[in-house]
Amino acid sequence: MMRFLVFPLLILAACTQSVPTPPAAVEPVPSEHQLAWHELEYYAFVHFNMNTFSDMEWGMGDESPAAFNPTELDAKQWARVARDAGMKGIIITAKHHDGFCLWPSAYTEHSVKNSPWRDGKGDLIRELREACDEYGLKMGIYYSPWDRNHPDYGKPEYITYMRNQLTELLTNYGDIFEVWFDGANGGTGYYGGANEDRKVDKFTYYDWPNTYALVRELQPGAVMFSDGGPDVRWVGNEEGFAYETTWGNLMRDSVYAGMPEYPEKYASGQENGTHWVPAEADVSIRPGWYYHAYEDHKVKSLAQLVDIYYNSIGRNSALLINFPVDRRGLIHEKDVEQIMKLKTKIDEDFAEDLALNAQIEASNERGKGFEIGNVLDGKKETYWASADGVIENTITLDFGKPKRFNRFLVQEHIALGQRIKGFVLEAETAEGWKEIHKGTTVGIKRILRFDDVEASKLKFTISDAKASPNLARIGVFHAPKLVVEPDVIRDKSGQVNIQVPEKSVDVLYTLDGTEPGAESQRFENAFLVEKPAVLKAVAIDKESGRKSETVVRYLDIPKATWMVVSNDSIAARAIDEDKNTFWKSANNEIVIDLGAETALRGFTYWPPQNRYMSGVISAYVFEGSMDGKNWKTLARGEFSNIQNNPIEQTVRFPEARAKYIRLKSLKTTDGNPASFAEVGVITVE
Ligand code: FUL
Repeated sequence: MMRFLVFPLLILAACTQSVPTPPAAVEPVPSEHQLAWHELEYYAFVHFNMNTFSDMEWGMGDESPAAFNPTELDAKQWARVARDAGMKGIIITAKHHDGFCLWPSAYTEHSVKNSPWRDGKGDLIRELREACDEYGLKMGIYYSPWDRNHPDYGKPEYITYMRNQLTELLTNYGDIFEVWFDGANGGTGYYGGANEDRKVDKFTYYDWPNTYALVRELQPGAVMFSDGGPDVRWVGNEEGFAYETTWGNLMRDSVYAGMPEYPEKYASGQENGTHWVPAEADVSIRPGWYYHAYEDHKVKSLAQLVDIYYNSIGRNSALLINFPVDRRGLIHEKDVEQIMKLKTKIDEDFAEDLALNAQIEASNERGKGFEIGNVLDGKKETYWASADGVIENTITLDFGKPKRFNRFLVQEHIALGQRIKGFVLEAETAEGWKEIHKGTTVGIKRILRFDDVEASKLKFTISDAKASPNLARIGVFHAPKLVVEPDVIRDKSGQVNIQVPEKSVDVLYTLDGTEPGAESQRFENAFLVEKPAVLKAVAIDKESGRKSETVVRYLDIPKATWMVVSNDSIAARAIDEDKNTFWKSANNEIVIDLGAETALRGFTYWPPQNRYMSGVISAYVFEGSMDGKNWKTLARGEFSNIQNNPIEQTVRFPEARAKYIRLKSLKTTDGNPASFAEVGVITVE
């Protein structure tokens, strides 16, 4: 009898010994709905509302609903673009600071119901809901607490209005994955409250605890976003960049939406943060959040978008890319083209995981169920963990033979809290072990980008952590080179520099107008172009044979001897060969001493390129002089459509000799003094 009893007991004892328990959580940890949100990683923002029609970023609130009239609105096009781009949801500006509502709210007349769109019967939130459902996307709501239209803003009655509207939005449109509360205005913020003197105390006015409770009750699965969460926090800038050190933890109770010191002090989270409030990086694909035809030439380049991707998703943050939907009601063709380029590039970068064919070992394992092989099994529930108290751990990947790679991806099993605070990545190359990167935090996902390394072994050492670490995934990739049009930069002396984002990609160029190819001159160092020439340049990756589009830059005489005739010390910005700096001339003109008598055949003008351009010249006179006193008109006219398309303007005229030139503004688009970002001449036919 005893024998029968002892045997099962022995088995039981053996089992309890060999099956270790999961590591204890390191608080704070994500809630269930935060974990589901983490899975989304990448989703779209749509800024489309009254500002689209008033051409503003922050409307005043006195706009007429009659102005809201998209001609071809198609929420399905938005959803298709987002889905094709690999995004998992869309957050829509249901109400922005100007107070206009995209749904027929029962609590205001300032909405689509009084607009000509769909004869006042439209409901854009419903249309987006249907589109999201059709394309398998989640839907989120941006709701601006600040309201320039509402007469009661600043009084307790407005809080009731806000809650009534939130109730409509969170009851009538199905599941909402995120509620986005903007921190703008309210008296204390650095956004100031321009044109708004109804200052409120952002900390107390909105009575956030009760507003949050309402959202929670109506949409228990939704995360709420603001500077301070409560569930997801702002990354602290609008460039789409998280930080080398980015924690999911935040001292939440010290933060409120719109606090001036937030970006510097809190945005990267804190190691000892009390709550799980992970970062979300929001950025627009154009300079503005809303559509402005004058930004059609400023859609972010592929190189910029790739940087955004790696600096957000690759740094423990979600990524929210904004499409400023245009007046037709569509995502603009140029924006679609760029976002799809990003999708293709990211797919290529992560096409093949080299780690899957490597032998993997960990210096310590917690035991059965927590083996290091779990980081390669493609399952997010399984993970590697070390024994309690074992902080320092080294994971080694052995490829068996030399492999080339330039990306390393690593993920913590964040359900048990973010732990790692120091790591080193090293590779065993032909010359021995080499350090690739020394870093701090990992979190939900960390992706390291580095130049190509050829190595047969890779070592990831966790040097410091809040508790014994764990990892959900490791990946190693060889991303193809980014082969994009080179940037041509010329300085005032005539020195030309040609730049590409990747060091190992060749730049080839010609100066005689012929198409550059593999045989052309390779760019090594900056060179002087003294005479007018047509520079054509391409980027070529020798390894893959990929070639960029050709950049064509017309280079006229250098500006080495030029001087602006003015007492203003910054006047030289108009001739510094940098269109991103400008000079505002109080008397609406610029006089330039060319330093020598020159045969002219035309001139060029770049209007200011900053976000809120002012002093864009729309009508001009261009004159030449030998002595700077007696002037002769060489051209006169208008720059048509320059406000909407503020690119370089080129004007030609019959040959004329001059030592001085004068460009006078007859009219600027906003009536402000003329601004000159860059003035140049044309001396050849
Ligand atoms: C900011 C707002 O003021 C901008 O207009 C935009 O909506 C951006 C996403 O958030 O705080």
